[in-house]
Amino acid sequence: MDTSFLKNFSLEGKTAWITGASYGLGLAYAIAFAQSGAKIVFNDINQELVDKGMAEYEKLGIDAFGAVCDVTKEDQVLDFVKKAEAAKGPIDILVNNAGIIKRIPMTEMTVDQWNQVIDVDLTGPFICSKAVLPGMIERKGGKIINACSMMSELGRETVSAYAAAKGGLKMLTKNICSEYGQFNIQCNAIGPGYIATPQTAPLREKQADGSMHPFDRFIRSKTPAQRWGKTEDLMGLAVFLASPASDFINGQVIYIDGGILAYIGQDPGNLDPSKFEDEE
Ligand code: NAP
Ligand code: GCO
Repeated sequence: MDTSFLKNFSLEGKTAWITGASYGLGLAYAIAFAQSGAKIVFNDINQELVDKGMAEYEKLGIDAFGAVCDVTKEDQVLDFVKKAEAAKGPIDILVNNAGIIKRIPMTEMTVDQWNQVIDVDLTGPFICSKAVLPGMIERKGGKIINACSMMSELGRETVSAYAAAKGGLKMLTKNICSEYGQFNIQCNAIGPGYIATPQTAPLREKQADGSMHPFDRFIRSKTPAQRWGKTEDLMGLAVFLASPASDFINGQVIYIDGGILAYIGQDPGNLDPSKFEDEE
């Protein structure tokens, strides 16, 4: 049987840049891309994290280029792109993954704390996208994938800056699509639900008495799958959006949330924790 259609999901010959990819979702995207044929370049905020990421990639047999680069600093980004492309070739795929969150009631959040979140989660993707778009235009094609969130659609207490950034990132995704789609550049976003990574670990920590974190119980009551997502759950969508198979998809946020956005939820008291899978 002819299986040539599958080559549409291959990233052979492509170079992918995943920002903030020393661990968590960024590392998962990079592994999926590498196993789909791509060359990997990544940055992180400090050398310790870059070294941590490099060790992980080496363990997995992935010959990645890694360097320190703060996505909020345009000079560092431009220098990173120059070095990364010298090492691994022109960047065909950018995943704007780097992010921070500050869980602080808005009335207690300082303007500096607000600006820190907006800078990393929204201005960073602007700076990194701006750095790779000229080359993509010249080569008549490219993929930009942004890290949106449930907070691109929903609010909740204590995450005002993060929600504003992720909502803005949804519109930046649509605008890059609108402005550069004519050059065969697709800009889409992954909208993960609640995924078990270090970023959400504080929301899953067991209580002093060994009971579930209230937010853990809450989010399971809002998720039809009654579980947190795993980084593996997102790898297929990332490869799809980075591959030729998605060349006519543009400006979309694709949510991968276990059904949260479709479900009104149930009384957390009705959940049976004995049925739950163990989280990482
Ligand atoms: P994460 O904890 O958000 O960290 C991502 C990486 O980015 C970390 O290595 C982080 O370093 C790095 N970083 C932070 N600021 C940076 C900067 N200025 N320049 C370069 N790198 C920087 O990881 P995650 O949970 O895997 O999430 C990845 C992305 O998906 C984020 O954008 C997040 O908002 C989004 N997301 C996550 C979830 C989830 O449930 N986990 C759901 C939806 C969306 P540090 O360790 O020093 O912070
Ligand atoms: C929070 C969580 C979320 C997740 C993710 C959900 O405090 O509510 O950190 O923001 O990280 O963005 O999609």
